[in-house]
Amino acid sequence: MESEQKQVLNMLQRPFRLQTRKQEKQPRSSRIVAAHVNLLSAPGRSESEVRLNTTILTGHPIVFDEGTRVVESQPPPQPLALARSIPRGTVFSIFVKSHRLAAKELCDYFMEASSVKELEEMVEEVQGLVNEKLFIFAISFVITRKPEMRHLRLPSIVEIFPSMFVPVTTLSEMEHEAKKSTPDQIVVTKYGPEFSSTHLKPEHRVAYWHEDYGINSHHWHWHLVYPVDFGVKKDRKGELFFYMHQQMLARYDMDRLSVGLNRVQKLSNWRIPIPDGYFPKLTINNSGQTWGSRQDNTLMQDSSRVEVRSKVSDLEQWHSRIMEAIHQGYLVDDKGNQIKLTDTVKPPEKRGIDLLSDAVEADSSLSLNYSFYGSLHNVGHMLIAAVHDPDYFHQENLGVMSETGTAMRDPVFYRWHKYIDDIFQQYKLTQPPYTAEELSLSSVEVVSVAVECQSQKNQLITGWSTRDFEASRGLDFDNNKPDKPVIMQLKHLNHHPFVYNIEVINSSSLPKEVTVRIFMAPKLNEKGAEMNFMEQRLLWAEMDRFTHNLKPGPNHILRSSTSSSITNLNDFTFRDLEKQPNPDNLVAPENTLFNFCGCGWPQHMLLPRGKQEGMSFELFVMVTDWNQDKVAQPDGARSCSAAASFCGILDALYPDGRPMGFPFDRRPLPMLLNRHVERTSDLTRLSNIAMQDITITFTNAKITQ
Ligand code: CUO
Repeated sequence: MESEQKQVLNMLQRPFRLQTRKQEKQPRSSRIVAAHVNLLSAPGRSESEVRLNTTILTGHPIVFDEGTRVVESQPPPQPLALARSIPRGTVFSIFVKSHRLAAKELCDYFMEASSVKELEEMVEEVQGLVNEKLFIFAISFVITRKPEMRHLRLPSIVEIFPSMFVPVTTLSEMEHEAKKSTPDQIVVTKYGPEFSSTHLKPEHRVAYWHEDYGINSHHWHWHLVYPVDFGVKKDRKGELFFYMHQQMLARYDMDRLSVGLNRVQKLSNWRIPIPDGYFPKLTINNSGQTWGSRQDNTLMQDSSRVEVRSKVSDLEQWHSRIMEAIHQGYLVDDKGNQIKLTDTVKPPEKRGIDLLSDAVEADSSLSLNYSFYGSLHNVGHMLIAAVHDPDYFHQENLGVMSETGTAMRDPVFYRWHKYIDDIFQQYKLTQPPYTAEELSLSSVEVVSVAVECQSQKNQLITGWSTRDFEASRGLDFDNNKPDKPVIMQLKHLNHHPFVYNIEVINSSSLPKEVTVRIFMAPKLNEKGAEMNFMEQRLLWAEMDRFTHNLKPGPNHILRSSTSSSITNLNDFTFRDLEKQPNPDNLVAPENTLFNFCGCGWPQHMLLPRGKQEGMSFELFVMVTDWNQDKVAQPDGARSCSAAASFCGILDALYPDGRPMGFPFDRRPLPMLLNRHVERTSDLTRLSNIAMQDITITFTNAKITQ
């Protein structure tokens, strides 16, 4: 019998396939029919109508009940009608409400499966009937969430949808090579971001970032784990939406500074043209249909497209209502109650940032007043995605901003999210600074911090690497040799692994459980000037966060860069998972948490590029009291070592009680220990905080590990 892991891989392989099941095995669709009969049994439907519709669905001869009349103009209702409403080969967008409803219908249906075998049967029934991206989203959603399936791994989305990562011209080249290759030849095609545009466009300097397979996969996976409108009430979901996206912007700006670009500017005036265009050169869902592209200097417009149907003035109205809430200090819920916005609350009461983010993103089931505060973030994505053909007069597909797995390729993504982040930052500035007491841990002294890489102290090295993916898992290159691997070799930024070396003294006579927080930021801005606390505040990127038990006296903490709490090492190809046997102990923590932990920042993008002549960065290390940071987890919840900072923990509370982004999420105290606070380094007056200058040098050479 095939292993369950193998069955999952089969479900996800080549999503464009049509139904291949033999006729005699057909309706297992009794389940679909049953689900649909429930729909038909809604009040107001007569029993005869239900019976009639049911017989149509099951394919038996229709026997007319006496007195029953067929209404000719009504086509028979289809099972999973919502899920089938999004055409194959077109964009499936989680930012569109009707698409979310379609996805929910299919996810709910698949969630009924009580075993992998049953899921496989249900998947086979639906194969070829629904949009390919929706299909993969729903299978992945279910495998991630069903407790009995959590030991199963999802292969990289890069192999399921190669067309999301390499242009159609490269795919045709691969097809050509595959067809003319001999059976013992392996076709390997290289692709790097240098092909996507030219250096005549300054934004192209960060194409390696925009087009990185790991960053785009992470974003797809994050939104799979934290979907909007799915009734997913994850702890601090809104706050994590704010924080994870803010951190991506901090990292992006570090790379922009590395290549001599200014930090990203927010896109907040929607009445002037967007200066930078974007031409994706990709196809949708492996279907051959192309994404919409945007010329330079395109003006955002109202859209009457069925997926969008919104106006620029909607955004403006929601914006002003949200701004008013921030500056009044409260949101107004749908019953007219004023709900105070404050981050100084005791759980389970929600922080202001959580409430605000739920309203801005927006999740209609979590927003306190969806009809009033609207859907600012989601509709913004869609209006930008529709900008090239707002009324569908040209029948062009939406642009990449409509899809979580491709949006980060477009430079406008960062400008849009900078605008969204600016809303959150305006709120954060209304919050009181952290007090000296909240910041300090007087019994602990961080004596020094350093990083070590290849026997060099405080010097980190970046360069290029490649990774091979089998595009033939997602696409058929040669019908005669469907199992022959066709490889795409993707070029990406990388760095040599390094180790943090932290000297800490615990002056108490007892051991002390602490949280170690490590951040990194550029030392200088684009003008080459040192930054004050407020300017540098938004550039601090979290590098790691972990608990440590300090013994009394001196402690020497060594921590590898590969253990980072933001990164995900569990990024597998189909081949990796075929080789890897099923775990023996299905309830072992690493197995039950696996899929959720599959969310996370790519390890190879942990460091910014830096400059060839070396670029100065600062490390910031803060040690806080775990007793104050910890949250009471529900029974049975286990800690997850992978990517908890960005992705939380499955079925458990976010593993840090402090506001996300602490201590940089608020303005600083004006005075600390009787002196002014100007720069971040002024915080090192506290014994539990230390900083260190480091250099990142970009070698432009191959990094092999
Ligand atoms: Cu992740 Cu706008 O939320 O892209």
